[in-house]
Amino acid sequence: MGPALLTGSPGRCLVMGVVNVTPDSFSDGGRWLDPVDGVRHGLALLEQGADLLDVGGESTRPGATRPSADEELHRVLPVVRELVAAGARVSIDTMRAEVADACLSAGAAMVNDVSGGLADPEMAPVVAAAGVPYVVMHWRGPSSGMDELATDVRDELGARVEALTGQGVDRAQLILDPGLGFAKRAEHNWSLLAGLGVLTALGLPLLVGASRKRFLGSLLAGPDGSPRPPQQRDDATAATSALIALAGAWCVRVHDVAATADAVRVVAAVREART
Ligand code: PMM
Repeated sequence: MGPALLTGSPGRCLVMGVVNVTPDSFSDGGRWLDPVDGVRHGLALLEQGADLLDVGGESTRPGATRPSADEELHRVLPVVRELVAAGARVSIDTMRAEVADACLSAGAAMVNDVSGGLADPEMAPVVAAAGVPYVVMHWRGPSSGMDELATDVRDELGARVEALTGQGVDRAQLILDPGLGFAKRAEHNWSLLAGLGVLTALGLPLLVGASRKRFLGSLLAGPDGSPRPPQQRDDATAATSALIALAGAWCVRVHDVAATADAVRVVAAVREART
């Protein structure tokens, strides 16, 4: 079971579709920057079977320049409004409390913060007051050997949980995310995927974002060693989604929803057959 957002949940791993309203995201930067395109893309992802839409206006790609808060709001707010009006359950992907607050007022149902509350000290109070589900992602350099990585990430996320609940956020609001690709090399990502059970042991719902990430591109590199381009990583993404769902995650965050929507249903059927 997960947070309140899950009331009426379908009894399987949820699928979150990514709506990047940015000029510079690594796999789809610039494609949905116009709000009309962003909304159209979100609606298409709903048609493909997305349970939630994650709207973001800031690329977290290494080296990306941060937009101002005004610019970020200008990008995401119209898209959030329209998608909410269309009946979507919208998550706002932001590290800024001001942006989260405005989007929650516009009807967003959840906050996804890749900094896990570390980028903006005002985020915890905003989320606590709103009482909405809050994704706390792990984003720190891996500190030790790969064998212990999942344990380290678990402990560091556990520390974030303590800090956030100390700031008034209800534990029942929290969703944890290992932050694949964030200051992690390919072997770290594989190690975390292999060790998801360690993270689910914290007893909080888990969201995992593997979609189109570089470690998949490296795995599928061509004969000349060049990584498979992001747009051609969707089959591998769907395979990864199946593994994540099988490990008991609450939600997978993906760019291409259709294949993952099928994958999580296959996994649900297998899990059901096991019981
Ligand atoms: N990855 C990206 C952006 N936001 N949020 C969460 N919770 N987890 C992730 O793994 C994650 C995220 C990077 O991908 P994108 O630039 O294509 O959105």
